Amino acid sequence: MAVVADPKVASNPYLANLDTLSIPWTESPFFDQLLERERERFTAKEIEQLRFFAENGYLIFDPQVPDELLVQAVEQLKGKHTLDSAGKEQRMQDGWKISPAVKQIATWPEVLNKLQMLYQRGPIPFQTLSFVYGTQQRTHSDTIHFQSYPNNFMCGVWVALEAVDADNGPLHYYPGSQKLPLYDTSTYRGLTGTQNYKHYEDFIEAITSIGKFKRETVRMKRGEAIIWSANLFHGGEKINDPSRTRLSQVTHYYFEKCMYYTPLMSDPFMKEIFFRREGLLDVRTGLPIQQYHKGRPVDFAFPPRPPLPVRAWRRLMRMAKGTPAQTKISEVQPDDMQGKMAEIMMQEHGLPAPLKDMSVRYCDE
Ligand SMILES: O=C(O)CCC(=O)C(=O)O
Repeated sequence: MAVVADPKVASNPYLANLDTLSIPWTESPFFDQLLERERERFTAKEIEQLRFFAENGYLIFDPQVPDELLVQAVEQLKGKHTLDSAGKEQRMQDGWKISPAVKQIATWPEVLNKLQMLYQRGPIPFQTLSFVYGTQQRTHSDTIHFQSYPNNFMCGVWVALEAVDADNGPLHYYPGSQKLPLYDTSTYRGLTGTQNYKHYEDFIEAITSIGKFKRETVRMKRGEAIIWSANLFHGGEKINDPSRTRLSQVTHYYFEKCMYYTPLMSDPFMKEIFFRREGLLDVRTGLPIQQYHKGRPVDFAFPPRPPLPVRAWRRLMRMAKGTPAQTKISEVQPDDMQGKMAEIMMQEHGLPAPLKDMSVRYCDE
């Protein structure tokens, strides 16, 4: 698409270079202008891929991972997955710690180069999930689990370790849904915490059910990869043939020079941010990832977490007292939903009395 030379565009400070705005450039309001300016750096195919990713929020490509490596990534985890009640292998998180092949796929140069191109920032692989079977996971966007500050410097790369078709539980996604606003627990006035995740999933299902976005499933050849952007709605389709495996690996990546946290567990305006710090390791080096706040390295000066027995004991005590976080939303009348939510949040976070006023204003909005 030709971009008309406009004197106002020439003087636009946000076109000075690619990171004058802290936003992935394919999501920038100035993406067309930036791409036009940078086009010499890319091949025609890359320009097509950049445009496709900006428009649809995903990209399928062949990273040319050798066949032996795909086989080893399965073999090296054989017998090491935990089993569900039916004796089937469950997904394994961070198999890269025990499988050199899983690690090699997560750090595969063609993948890292593609991410560098799409984000114009250094990608950092930080988590792998290895699947033997389709997940049948409900539709979600990764931004509820993994967010960065500034936003959206995160993506998933899913590699087919065998062919995937309509019957072994392919991925599904909703092209263009990445352009929706960022939703967190404040959007649907939900409680934070994994025990309340179902309400997030119900909310996303309600959005997809109005038919604004088209659901697509993907057939993939062994070795092909799909990159999805942080805010793209995606999930796992139903497994039509339960006898079939769906061997696959997803690696989650952050990008350099951000802070990293989990919105599902966070309530920033109650000063609660669930930072990902301990355990957030760069798969390439096995070392913790340096985080940055507006360009300055962050030195997390948090007190060390109490040891596991102490945390377990506190958890037991909370459960014995019937922690408010366990309150079932279904018990709350819709009319009273906002007020009740605020009340539960207050109890859950044990806030001092004066802040109650704040909850009243929140309810009256
Ligand atoms: O592999 C799948 O079926 C879904 C994976 C997924 O949703 C994720 O890793 O976020």
